[in-house]
Amino acid sequence: MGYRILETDDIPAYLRERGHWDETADPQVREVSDGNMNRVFLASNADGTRSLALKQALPWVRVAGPSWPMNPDRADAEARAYEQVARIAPDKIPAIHGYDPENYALVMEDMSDLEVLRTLLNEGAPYGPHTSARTGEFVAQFSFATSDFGMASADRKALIAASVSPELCKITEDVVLSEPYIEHEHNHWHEGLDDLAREFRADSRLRTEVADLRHTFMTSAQALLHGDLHTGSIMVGEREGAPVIRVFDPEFSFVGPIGYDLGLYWANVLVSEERARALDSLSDHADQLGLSWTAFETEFRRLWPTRVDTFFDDAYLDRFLRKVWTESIGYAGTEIIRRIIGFAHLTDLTTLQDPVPASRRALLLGRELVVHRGELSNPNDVRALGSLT
Ligand code: SR1
Ligand code: MG
Repeated sequence: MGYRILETDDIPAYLRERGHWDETADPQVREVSDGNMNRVFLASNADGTRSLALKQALPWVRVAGPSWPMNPDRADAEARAYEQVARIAPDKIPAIHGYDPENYALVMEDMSDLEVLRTLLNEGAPYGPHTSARTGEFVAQFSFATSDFGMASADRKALIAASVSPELCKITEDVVLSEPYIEHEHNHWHEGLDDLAREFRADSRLRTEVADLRHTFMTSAQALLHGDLHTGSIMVGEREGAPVIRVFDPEFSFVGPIGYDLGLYWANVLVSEERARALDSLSDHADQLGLSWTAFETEFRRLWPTRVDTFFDDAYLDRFLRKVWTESIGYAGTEIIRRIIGFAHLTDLTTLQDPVPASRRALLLGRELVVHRGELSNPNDVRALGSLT
């Protein structure tokens, strides 16, 4: 039949056709699309005892509409990433019920009993002791298993080839790693940031450092990444009395530098901290970068003895982790900057009554992270920097 864009009314029949719905009554369906790229529907029975989520990639960027075409085969990358994580950290992703490559549609667990981390933080909730630790652990487990430490060389080459995702990588290379530093129609910012936006575009030191991070993003095939690991890609909550996280939306997945995943999370953590500071509601925000790094490092080191290639010795592990740390710091800086003067801003800042003071602090912090990443050796150094801006 070929690819068709599904509307709310099409979902019951679609779910039946695909074998996901066998109850006599049709499910009730509502669209809950929220992210920048795709459509999401929730389908549930009348008493709410059964429900499913369906995510479909459109042939364009959802928030931009048909004027920004985008191959829907990005959903293949997402399905592939889920498949890989499912073998190593199934407790940290939604249960996937099926992928339909013809319609670029994924049917998965409905997670509406959980909350999007960003939403909770914007409402003033703390992170709590588990969220960042589990996120760091997720990155370690996923990246170790899909790196040359966790996979045989030939399997890795096949994974790299299968995970090539030119269009989605180009979005990142453009909107995150170049456009904020040049004149571009995608860029916008609050008028109170005019001077900083101009200064950043004229800042040749900053530009060269971003160019270095961009080139690393383009060439460093360390491990399969989530590719867009911000606080809107993580759901948190409790099930059966225990804390859970679910990392979702890995459509930007490709084999790239591990620091890109950690760095995106850290950028969002640091921006949430600026929001909390602006609202005088700081709680555990400043601990999160350290918690996620420690969990990442501890888990990576725990997995190290299982590596498939022992030519990589313990001294190399130290060197490798140092590199990941430094690159993560740099990518955190680029993500902060693009979320304020580039495309796709963050509600953490845009919903503040006056977003300017917090945005200025965040932008300056972002620049420091990019330019001085090589001099920042641990989470305390970043913390000290945060209190200076
Ligand atoms: C055109 S897409 C803009 C952003 O939305 C996604 O969530 C990614 O962060 C991307 O950079
Ligand atoms: Mg997303």
